[in-house]
Amino acid sequence: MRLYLINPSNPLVSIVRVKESRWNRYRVWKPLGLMVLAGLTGPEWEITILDENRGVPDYAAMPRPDLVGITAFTSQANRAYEVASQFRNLGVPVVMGGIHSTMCLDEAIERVDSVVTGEAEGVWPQVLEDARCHSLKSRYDGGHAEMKDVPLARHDLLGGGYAFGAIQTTRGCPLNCSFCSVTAFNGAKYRQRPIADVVREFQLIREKRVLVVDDNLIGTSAGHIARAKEMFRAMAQAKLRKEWVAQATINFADDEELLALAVKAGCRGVFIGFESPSPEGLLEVGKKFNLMKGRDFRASVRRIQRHNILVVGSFIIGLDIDEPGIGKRIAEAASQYGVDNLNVLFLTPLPGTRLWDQMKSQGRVALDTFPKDWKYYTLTFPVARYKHLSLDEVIEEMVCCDRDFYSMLRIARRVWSNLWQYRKPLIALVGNLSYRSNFRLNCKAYADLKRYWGNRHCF
Ligand code: B12
Ligand code: SF4
Repeated sequence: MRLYLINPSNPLVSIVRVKESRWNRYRVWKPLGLMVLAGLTGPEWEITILDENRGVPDYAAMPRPDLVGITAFTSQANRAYEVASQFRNLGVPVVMGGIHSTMCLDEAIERVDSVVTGEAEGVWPQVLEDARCHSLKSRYDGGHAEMKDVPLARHDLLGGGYAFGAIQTTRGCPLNCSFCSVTAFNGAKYRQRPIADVVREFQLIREKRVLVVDDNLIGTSAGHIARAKEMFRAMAQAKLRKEWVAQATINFADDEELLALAVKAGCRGVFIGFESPSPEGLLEVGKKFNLMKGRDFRASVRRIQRHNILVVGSFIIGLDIDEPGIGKRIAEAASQYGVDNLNVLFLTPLPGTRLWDQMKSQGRVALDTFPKDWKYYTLTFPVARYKHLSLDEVIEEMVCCDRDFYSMLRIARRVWSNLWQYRKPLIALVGNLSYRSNFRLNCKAYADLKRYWGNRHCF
């Protein structure tokens, strides 16, 4: 039995445009969900993982599969449906899973043979069995998996050419920020994988560099942090010789022992969501954790960097409190906090989030010809009507922010300060140039977007 597992591409996602910017070579990541699915699949299936981000295969020229599984974030949904229709026209059944089909079940169910909602661990073997017997149901619900049931991902199935391997050690987030899909999809309970499984899986990864995909590697309570420390100790003891980057909340900075253990375990960079430079903005998106009284972001960032860990800060433009000038304000805040890289995204109502419900009910979802418009839901396009910023203004704020933070002068200053602090100046340089070149790609894309959709942004 032949199974194709497909990760659809979206050419509008600038980080996958390797040909247009060679820096993006460092930023194409492995589709871990499909590798986990492969880990749940029995030996009677011959599995091929096809990642369209590495080039779109000529499916017609390939051997006919018995089953196709497609994953999709919202931004990949259109292409997922195109690929599904190609295979269904050949009479090959198509199963779709992942966050988009979970949040937009009715839309997906019309376009594929079967949809798996939620996490697949509990239902995938049944799906395969039903496919083998030609009795696929139109829907299976995996809910939230037991973390001990998460299999070792099949790292062997995706060959070289990726700069980073990928692994997951926890799922779920209790914080439920208004714009984020994680709590809606993976639940509010923070679930941790058995440490022995994490160490074993790390050992299976061929790449030296690894992305730990957890939404928050360390968690938010004392118990979570104690477990993170235990995991870091086990990773250090296993002498994995990996260098990894992860996402975490700002409390990562509050515990020197945690930072030291993370470095021993291989941590080299951390992605932190600051979201807004003002307490009002944090309140608006519900990121209460960053509102802790007396939090000094600059000191927190510096504490992390002192352990030779790079810090990427993420912010959002387009909140209801954001007014003209917000772009410059974010660039200044990020420079003041001292982050090594800045990632700024447009506030985007993703289906299933609290923000989606709010904007939908207020008629503020501007690009709403679905599924066609999903391709713009990359967080790098303004797709909504923003309270104090017109389409032109919100784009201008983004451009102004990126131009300010990624000016050659500021990049040179950051690289110099990395050198001065005995941190990794080369990594900082590559990261900064990569963001800078994507900024140029994004500017071209904004012009196209304005031509097609400009008039929809008016209230
Ligand atoms: C790692 C990651 C990335 C990486 C790698 C992506 C990749 N190729 O895997 C990078 C940095 C590239 C990335 C980029 C983006 N990301 Co991202 N990312 C994540 C993150 C943190 C983890 C994903 C992951 O690997 N999970 C681990 C695996 C095991 O879980 P899983 O994929 O959900 O798979 C399970 C189930 O969903 C299911 N399943 C999945 N696929 C399939 C398929 C079939 C057939 C079946 C049966 C089951 C099934 O089974 C799996 C096992 O249980 C998630 C947050 C999250 N917790 O999911 C955000 C997340 C998925 N990303 C998000 C977004 C918005 C993006 C971007 C659009 C935005 C951006 N500018 O960064 C881009 C788009 C990229 C693209 N190509 O279109 C949103 C998506 C929301 C949505 N509705 O689409 C999320 C949920 C974060 C959030 N804050 O809301 N991302
Ligand atoms: S943005 Fe981060 S902290 Fe907020 S709900 Fe999502 S994963 Fe949790």
